[in-house]
Amino acid sequence: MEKYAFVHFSMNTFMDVEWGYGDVSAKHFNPTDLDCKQWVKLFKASGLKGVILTAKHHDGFCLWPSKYTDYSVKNSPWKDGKGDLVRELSDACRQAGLKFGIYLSPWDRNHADYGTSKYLTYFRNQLTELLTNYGDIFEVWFDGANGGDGYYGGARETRKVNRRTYYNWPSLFKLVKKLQPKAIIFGDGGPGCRWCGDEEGWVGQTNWSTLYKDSVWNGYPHYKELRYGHKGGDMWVPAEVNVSVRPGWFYHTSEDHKVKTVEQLVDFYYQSVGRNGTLLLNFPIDKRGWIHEIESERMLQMTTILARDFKDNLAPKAAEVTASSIRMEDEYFAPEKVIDDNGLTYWVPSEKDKKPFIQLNWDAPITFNRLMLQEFITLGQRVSSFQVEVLLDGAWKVLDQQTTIGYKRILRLPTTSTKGVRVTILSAAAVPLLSHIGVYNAPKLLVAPTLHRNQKGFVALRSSDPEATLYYTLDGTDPTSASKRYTAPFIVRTPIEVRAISADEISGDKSEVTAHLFTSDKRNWCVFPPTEETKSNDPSFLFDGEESTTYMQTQKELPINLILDLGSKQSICGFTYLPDQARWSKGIILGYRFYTSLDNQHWSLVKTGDFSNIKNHPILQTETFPSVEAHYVKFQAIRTTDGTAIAGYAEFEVLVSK
Ligand code: FUL
Repeated sequence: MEKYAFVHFSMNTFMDVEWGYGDVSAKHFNPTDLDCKQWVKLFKASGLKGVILTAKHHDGFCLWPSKYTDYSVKNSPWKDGKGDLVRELSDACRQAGLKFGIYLSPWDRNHADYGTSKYLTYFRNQLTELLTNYGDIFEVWFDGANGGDGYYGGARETRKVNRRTYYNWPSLFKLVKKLQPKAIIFGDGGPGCRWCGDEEGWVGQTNWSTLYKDSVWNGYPHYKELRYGHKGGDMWVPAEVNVSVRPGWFYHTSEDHKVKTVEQLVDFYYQSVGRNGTLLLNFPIDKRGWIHEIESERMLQMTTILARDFKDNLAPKAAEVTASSIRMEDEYFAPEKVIDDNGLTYWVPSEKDKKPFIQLNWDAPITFNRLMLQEFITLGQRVSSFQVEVLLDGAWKVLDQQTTIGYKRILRLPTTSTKGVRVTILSAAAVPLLSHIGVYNAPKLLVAPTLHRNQKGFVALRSSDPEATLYYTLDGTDPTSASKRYTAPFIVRTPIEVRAISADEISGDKSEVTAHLFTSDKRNWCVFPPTEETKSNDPSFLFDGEESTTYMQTQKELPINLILDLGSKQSICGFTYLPDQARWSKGIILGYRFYTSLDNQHWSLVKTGDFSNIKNHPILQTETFPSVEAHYVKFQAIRTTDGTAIAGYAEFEVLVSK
């Protein structure tokens, strides 16, 4: 299925948490305008083949009116308790031709009996309801997370279970097999498909679909092995890469600005489907009951980019496809089978051929940067290393060397013009069977570059595509291919606006423009009094131009002062503050006072205020005021969003008058 959707929607959405404790009333579940058809429409348009819904997350709240608990939609105001979300989504999927799957959390923080054998009956009953009443289920997702503490019917305590033995997994797997014989069972280590070992959108470049039975049970402590699989393993458990389009699995307004960029989404595809895995991409549903507009748009952009990348397969246009050998010279196993667009046919080299190769030759040079390879997976995953060569000036030159292929492997290669591409299988567990080779020339991924200026004044431009050419201007005009080409960081110390684009030199395509006005010379800035720095908490993080480093001040109580010595007297007209950008951010300043001084003793209050909506939207804040003279500035945090006496700064900059 390659790519399919995950949907996280539940009580957590309304309580603004990731892991509910299981103690809030069902009354809080109340989407205002729920529309599963909207989700399904987006999934269809994005080429996703199915969807897995969190029918019950760890907090125990059920999205269907289960007979076995009151903690469900039937006691919520949504549709006056008559709603059934599992029904609505499964119906919408069937109508649209999408497959439907369920996530049912084994851990249940609401249920009074959790931890005893009574709960196991409850769990089986729920599973039976879901697998009987909603048509075909393609996947059943058993989450490995088991945190311990919970509401548990009012007991409010920590309950530890042996994850390996408590649930009686073999009997649950049997139940699934009985009720939905075709369903794939997801668990950390299988038995149907496995967790890829992270939630960041990648599986190993080496990725075996096999594991040694029970070797990585319930993930820990060997979960890292799940990224690579086990060569020679005795279970067939392909990796599924589960990742969210936002930092969290559930919707939080405060993450609206952290939706994954289109470059990240495209990377997820190459790092999952392109590495013999599947992509299970999560969509947090918002309080309205919708997939938010931001990710809807990003998804469509990602889809367009991937469609563009694989639009034109150059392999079938090859003048000839030849190989070092063919098994028994049988036409059935001929090299051309890799370009016949039939996944059931494949090239088989001779068993005696220890380093078999297959090559495509074109009459005129082609230009390419993507190579897609597929093994005939019905007969197992075999290739353990291979090499790609191209014909340059009459000689074969190695372009890349890699390990596994599996169902599908896609290499992103440097753009190369050649009349020949050769793939040599260097080692394999058995005679290699290649069913498909695709050769593509993907357009460059041109997005506006990001600008970073460090304290010394060096401005670095970064782009998503290593082959894009970056152009910039310093005079306020939009860059073109006639502007300065970016090759290395350059110095900006006087007030200047830098504008930049990424471009494809050959096609002439270009990105949108990034622009930033740099006003200050930060070289002599320092925090007063000089503060001891540690590797992870250094005052220079304030000025380093990197969002990923944050300076934290921790005190017993508010206010917290940040005094900057600007090195000399200057005319200033504002400041910018970028809060901590980490997923679990800390020290977000809500209310502030801003003072200036010429001598670090007498202070004048210049501005005071609140950063509006910073809790939900912790982006760069810019405050301006009429120019004043200052040698020192004091930024005083008087309120933080979470009430703690911590002030965190990813960046802080004083704006100097032009
Ligand atoms: C994890 C859970 O704890 C998260 O909340 C989420 O459901 C993710 C897909 O799996 O183990």
